[in-house]
Amino acid sequence: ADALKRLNLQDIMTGLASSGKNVKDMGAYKFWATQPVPKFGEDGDPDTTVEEGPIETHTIEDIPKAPAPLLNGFEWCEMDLTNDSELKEVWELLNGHYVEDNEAMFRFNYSPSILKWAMMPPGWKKQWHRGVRASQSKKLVAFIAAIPVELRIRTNVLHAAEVNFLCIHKKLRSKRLAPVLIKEITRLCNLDGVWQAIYTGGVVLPKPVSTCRYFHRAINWLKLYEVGFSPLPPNSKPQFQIRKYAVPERTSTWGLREMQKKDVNAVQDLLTRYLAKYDMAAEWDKAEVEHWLLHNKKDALEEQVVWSYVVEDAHKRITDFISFYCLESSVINHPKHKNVRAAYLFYYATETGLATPVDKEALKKRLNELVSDTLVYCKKYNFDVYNALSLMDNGLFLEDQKFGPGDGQLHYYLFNYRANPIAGGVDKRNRL
Ligand code: MYA
Repeated sequence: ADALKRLNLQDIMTGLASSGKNVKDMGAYKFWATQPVPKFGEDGDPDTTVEEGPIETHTIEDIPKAPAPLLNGFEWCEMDLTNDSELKEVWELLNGHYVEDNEAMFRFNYSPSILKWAMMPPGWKKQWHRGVRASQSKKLVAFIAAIPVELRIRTNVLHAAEVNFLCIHKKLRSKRLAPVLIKEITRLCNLDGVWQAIYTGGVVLPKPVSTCRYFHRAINWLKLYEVGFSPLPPNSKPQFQIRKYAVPERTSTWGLREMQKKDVNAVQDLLTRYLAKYDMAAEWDKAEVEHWLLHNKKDALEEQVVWSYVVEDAHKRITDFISFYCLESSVINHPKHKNVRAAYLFYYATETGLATPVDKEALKKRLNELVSDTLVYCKKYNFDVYNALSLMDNGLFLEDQKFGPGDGQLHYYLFNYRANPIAGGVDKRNRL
């Protein structure tokens, strides 16, 4: 009963589903059973903690210098995202074949600008943008990407890779090509001396280190209703819903302004101190802060992908910052709407959360102000919905800002690293 209670509690806090439903028997994970990842059921008593660290170690000399052969008729390629026509090929593959919701109503539609932002941060490597082409037509039919990341897990900082954009053309599904792509990106990372990775996904695999739930805050409720994203609750009427999700006209935080290049040092310092509260976080240097939060557009054709705001006090100190990025989804086969424009809450930090001991009420008030102000900007920049995950201190404002839980979960995985579970959204100094 105790174990059950613990499990339910964790379910509620993090949406963790991986200890019961949705989990295949370990033997059914034919590929993952062969990989250096923790297995379901291997840790025994959930109260005992494991020693954290790599699962296996190798040297670069052990790693094959050439890729494994592909099925006849297919060949490996490196995608050069600085070349607009190759960027367009990746965009086309993802636009037609990347992640969909369970009912196949929406599909992520990363713009070429977001793809560059997401796959070309400081230190990016061309060889980590790996594709598969049909040998005859040269059509791009599969892709996988990795970027370098300094990843802190509790007190250990790993020189790791973040793997994303795994995608296989719909006509080539269920042919065991995904394991081939995953082994190839592993080989390429290993050749650069990288032995650990982080990746996320909506599917349950062995074995999440953490699980978050998506929350959604309607901005253009009527459009979300028309595309089938937001239901009309029983006994409600569209006009009630529209009124419920009205957004304030103006921002309210004194000193809030757009982040500029001159703020990079202060934001990096504030963010580093804020993220220190969490068990797992990326560690950004100044170039990464500038890339991820300011993403200088290289030319006028590039779209804005990230919006960042700081609060500057009367002494010219940066006391807070908050950011969100844009990721559209295509609405599949809809007569009226083609796209849903979603803003995703990204990083934030506030001095209010750094007092010791943490003044939870003050932090709650401050985060509500900041998030409410970004809602004003989301509306101004024509977003239909504002999404956030059940991580960081988001539990302090999700309900007040009218975010509702979605069906979607996001599982976080570590490759070749054993770690104790990390509860989403729990501040270890002050369990919220
Ligand atoms: S998450 C986004 C994933 N992409 C999509 O959902 C797009 C739409 N779907 C597709 O394109 C395909 O369905 C994919 C699978 C490509 C997902 N992560 O080839 P198959 C396992 C890991 O017959 P397909 C993201 O990009 C599955 O359990 N494994 O299947 C992060 C089975 O293994 P097992 C997955 O449907 C990616 C095997 O693949 C995933 O044709 C992180 C079946 O292969 C998944 N999302 O293709 C990748 N989905 O038998 C890991 C299915 O064991 C990186 N599978 O159950 C690991 C770190 C590597 C670097 C390490 C460096 C040190």
